[in-house]
Amino acid sequence: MAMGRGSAFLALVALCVVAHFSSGHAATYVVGDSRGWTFNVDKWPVGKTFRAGDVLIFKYNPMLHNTVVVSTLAYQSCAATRDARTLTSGNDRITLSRGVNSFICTFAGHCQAGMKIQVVAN
Ligand SMILES: [Cu+2]
Repeated sequence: MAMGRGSAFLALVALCVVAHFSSGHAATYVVGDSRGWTFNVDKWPVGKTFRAGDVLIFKYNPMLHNTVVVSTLAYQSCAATRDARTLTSGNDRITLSRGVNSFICTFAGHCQAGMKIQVVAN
């Protein structure tokens, strides 16, 4: 009985260590830095290294912009599909998945004006 509790405790400790280790590597980035999520932000990822689990924060006025998770094709064409995940809080937090992550603003003309980013998470 005591042994069972001990094992459960050790398992819990191990789980916490793993969780802590994983979270220790995750970074949080404000897209566009002080300018936020806005026009001509497409070059913002250049020179940065991202990992799966890192969090991007998109800050903007929700009356003027949005954040839409899109495919590479939609990123390139600035045309999101109707079922694309759309965030509208003005302070959207998105966890990067491994591989290519693409985001655009779907307000008319904004993506074409560089309100789009594409990052690769390792
Ligand atoms: Cu916009």
